[in-house]
Amino acid sequence: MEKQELQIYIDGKFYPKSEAKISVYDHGLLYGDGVFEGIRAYNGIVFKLEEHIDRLYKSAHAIMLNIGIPKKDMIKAVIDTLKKNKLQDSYIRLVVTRGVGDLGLNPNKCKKPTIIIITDTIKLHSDNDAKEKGITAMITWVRRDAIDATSHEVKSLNYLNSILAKIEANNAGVEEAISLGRTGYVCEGVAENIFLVRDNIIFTPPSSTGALPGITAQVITRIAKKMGYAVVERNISPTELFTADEVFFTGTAAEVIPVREINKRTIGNGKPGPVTKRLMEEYQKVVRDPKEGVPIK
Ligand code: PXG
Repeated sequence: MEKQELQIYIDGKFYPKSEAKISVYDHGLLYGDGVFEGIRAYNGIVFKLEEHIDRLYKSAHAIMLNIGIPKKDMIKAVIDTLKKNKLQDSYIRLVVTRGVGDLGLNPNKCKKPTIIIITDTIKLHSDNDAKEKGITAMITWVRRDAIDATSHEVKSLNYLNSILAKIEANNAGVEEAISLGRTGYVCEGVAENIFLVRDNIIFTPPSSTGALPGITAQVITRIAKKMGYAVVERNISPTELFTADEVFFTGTAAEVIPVREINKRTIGNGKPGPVTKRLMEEYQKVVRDPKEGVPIK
């Protein structure tokens, strides 16, 4: 039987992937003017869907983009797209752009936002042995955009900052990049929040460094506290990262990933540490808990 082509949601209608297109006058393309979310479904449950929708609407509010439909309709649109594609496990990309305007950047010319929902699968670190071995990373010269500029606190379509960081990692032959905030403290990965463990205490940078308030990071903080660990949000220097017992990234796509090397410095004993391993294990249980998400049915 021939596999049905993936169906993409655009503004309330479904299109086969090969025909899913938007205007070249869309300001999402012309100016990166828009917001997005990356979401995952596990075993028929869309993990933390309501939290992702809340964050999407907050990002839109911050850039004065009126999405034009209520949150509950957006949730339904995501579920409908998953159903249409008969998906139980999926990576979901939800994009809302300013919409079609003219070639000038004035957003007032954009009368209606464009809403795109892609439900697909993605290949990630987690598909190889990264989770068992840990990954290599580097602190890049690409500092996180300032908090009074295109800060990653807003999940906007401006990701050139992260892309430049990723290019540096690629060029250096390491798997991931870590950006510092404007004041030189550690901020986050290209699409992941970062944590370190020292003497069984877990530390993570505050969002005042310009990091995105990650939903995975929030879940990991909750899980860790429940396990009895102290989780402290405070500024972290590059040296503290190099000398940590354990370092790990968190993100919707990445889940929890141990870091075994940063700028050629071995982290801990160069293997995923015990705290990271416990959190990875527990996270896999939580993402499949029906209470933690919205069912696709
Ligand atoms: N920081 C940034 C800058 C991000 O873009 C995270 C942290 C982690 O947040 P969540 O809420 O997912 O725990 C992100 C995640 C991907 C991908 O394919 C993910 C993101 C952006 C682009 C791609 O993994 N956002």
